[in-house]
Amino acid sequence: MKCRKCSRQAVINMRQHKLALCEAHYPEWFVLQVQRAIEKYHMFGPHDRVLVAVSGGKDSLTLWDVLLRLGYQAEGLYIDLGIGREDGEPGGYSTLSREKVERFAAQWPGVRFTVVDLWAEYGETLPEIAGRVQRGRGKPCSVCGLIKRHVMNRIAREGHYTVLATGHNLDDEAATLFGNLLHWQTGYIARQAPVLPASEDGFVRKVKPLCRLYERETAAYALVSGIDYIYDECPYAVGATSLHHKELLNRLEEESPGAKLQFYLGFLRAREAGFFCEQSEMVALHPCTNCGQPTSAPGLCAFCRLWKPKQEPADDRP
Ligand code: Q46
Ligand code: ZN
Ligand code: ZN
Repeated sequence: MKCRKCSRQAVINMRQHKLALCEAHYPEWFVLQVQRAIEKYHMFGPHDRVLVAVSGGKDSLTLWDVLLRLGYQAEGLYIDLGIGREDGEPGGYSTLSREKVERFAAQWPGVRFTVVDLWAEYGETLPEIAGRVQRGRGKPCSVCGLIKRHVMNRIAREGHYTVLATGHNLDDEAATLFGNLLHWQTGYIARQAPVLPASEDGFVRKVKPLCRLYERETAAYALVSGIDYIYDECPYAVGATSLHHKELLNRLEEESPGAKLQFYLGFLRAREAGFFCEQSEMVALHPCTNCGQPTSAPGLCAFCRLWKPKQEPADDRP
């Protein structure tokens, strides 16, 4: 297949756009799509300081790469969760993904890059924390999400970043939307957006500049641009419901190219038209008594409660 723009061999054929591009024109097109999304949803401008949450995977490294190429002040944050370290073997998932991020960052001298090592800062890895609080039951993903949200917001606030950017792509967003619609989780649906504005209580503005780009498009960009990323998923991702939803949507896409994009963009249009209003009950937030981050819980936030020793029931029998 030939490139639409120069008739060289195409490296990708995007059936949903009826567009095939070569290795020179594809990255140009991709970067332009990201720029358009940033502008369309008023995500940030050249004066913003953007903190990019990077995992070592293709999406987040692609996002960081594109933002730097576009000239934005984009700095990285990697959270080392210590996954795989419990085996005592070198080369676990977190070690490998951290190496990928460090190698990427080294190619951009002068660009700041922060690492938060959970074990070094808090004395436990994610599997250890989750094993303790969940008493060995289930996957650590909900604890992982809680920790990542907390650390990202903390670093963004401490570093005076104005925006926090994540590498969620169209496949992620469509699968999340699909899952939330299946269970009619209206609160989550109302809060799913390319931009979540900063809150006065201390939540930093969050943006998803890749939300309209397919996963295979970010993979193709990473490949063509020579970005070295970790191919393996987190070992705990195996069997996740979101992967099942992605497979279902991929089947739909196979038969009807563009279905995934229409599904998501249609939702955004409906959202803009007011179909999914945020619930009116406002949750009162206040600073956590330990870390100062906003929380609805009285006293300690959910993150700080992870470290609170469980109170033994008082034994006051005679
Ligand atoms: S990193 Fe964390 Fe994911 Fe691994 S433990 Fe689960 S949530 S699967 S994005
Ligand atoms: Zn071309
Ligand atoms: Zn706290």
